[in-house]
Amino acid sequence: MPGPFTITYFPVRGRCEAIRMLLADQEQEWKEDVVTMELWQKGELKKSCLFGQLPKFQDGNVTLYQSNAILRHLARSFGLYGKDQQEAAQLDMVNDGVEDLRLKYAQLIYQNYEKGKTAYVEALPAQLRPFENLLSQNRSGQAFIVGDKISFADYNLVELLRNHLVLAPGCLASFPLLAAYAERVAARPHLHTYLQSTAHRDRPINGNGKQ
Ligand code: GTS
Repeated sequence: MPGPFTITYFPVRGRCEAIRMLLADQEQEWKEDVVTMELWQKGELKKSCLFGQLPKFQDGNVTLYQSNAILRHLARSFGLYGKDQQEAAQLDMVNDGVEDLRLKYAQLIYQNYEKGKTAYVEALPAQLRPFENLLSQNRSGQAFIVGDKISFADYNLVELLRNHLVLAPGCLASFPLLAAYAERVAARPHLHTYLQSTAHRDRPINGNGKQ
């Protein structure tokens, strides 16, 4: 029996929101241990973290770092890692693609927002196209990113797509499958409830107020 779960992180959605979406959709409860910048800058907590960074995640006695390892751990716990080895490999591929885009997004937000936003948005279709293509190859885009069942990569991808819809509201206009998929996943009853909650809505996407 997994849990209890604790997320230790800064007061943002950031790298934890896909984890929260997964937990909420799987009807799990979790505790938030919110770390202020003031506390973090004291340095003690940073020193105690394996890679000197957050998030930190506790599942009972298991302590994990690295947001994608946390997602994968929860995927194994809740059967969100595909139906066989082939789907698992495809999900790993998708999730690595999501991570590549998340890194570019974070670089824009934290290092180059004012100067880089126009070029980023112009280059975005080329970044989104692979996901549209993948979707079209699976049940003509009417299901999930891989297979017939939701997976950890769906939560991660949909979370990142939603951030991009805030950054560039029209960015999915030429990707009808991706647009419908993001809406379909977000409409899942338990996930929808979470996404409508103040816990989600009042939490900033990023730590510097840019979005
Ligand atoms: N690869 C790590 C993961 O996926 O968990 C990256 C974690 C990371 O970059 N954490 C940042 C951090 O701890 C915060 S955020 O990027 O997730 O917003 N920064 C503080 C520091 O001192 O490095």
